[in-house]
Amino acid sequence: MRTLLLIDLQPDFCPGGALGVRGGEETIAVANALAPRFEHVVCTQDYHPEGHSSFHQHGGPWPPHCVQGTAGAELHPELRVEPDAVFPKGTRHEADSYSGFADDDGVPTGLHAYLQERGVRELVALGLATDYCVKATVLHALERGYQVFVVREGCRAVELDPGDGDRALAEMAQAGARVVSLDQVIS
Ligand code: VGL
Ligand code: ZN
Repeated sequence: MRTLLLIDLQPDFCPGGALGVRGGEETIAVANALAPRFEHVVCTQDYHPEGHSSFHQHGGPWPPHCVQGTAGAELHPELRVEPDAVFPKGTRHEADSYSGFADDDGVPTGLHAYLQERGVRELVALGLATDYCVKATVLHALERGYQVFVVREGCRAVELDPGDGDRALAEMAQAGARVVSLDQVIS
């Protein structure tokens, strides 16, 4: 069974947000186009407590973003999707989590158990950001034995270094993911 996996489609990762990714808002339309074609949709949600260890103020690499209870941390308001389940991550102060499967200290989010219980073997993935949470989530999915398709148009990258997005896609492909276009998924 195949499931659409939407990674961190949140206002804070879109232009104007706390950690805005160029073109991030364009991923929402791709998700909206795909969702009706899937019986099952699950989302991950970056969801940090105030003053999280990944924020600059605590020596982390990021400006404060996706703070629990703020609008920027919600699923994007233009997302016309009713997910079967949402998996928050990075919810504890001391651990960050780029992957939707497990925090950096190895604590699972519950996504893998959820998918296993439902017999899901195949994931069609997209979201934000290509070079961080999409990459980490896709690599973890491959390690856990899922077949993974990454929808290119549905991803945008932070690109601290130019080319990080393409390099991340290449890494995912190298690890066994199939990077596909929206047309390929729809047809
Ligand atoms: C992300 C940086 C920090 C992401 C989350 O969703 O790619 N990036 N937290
Ligand atoms: Zn984060």
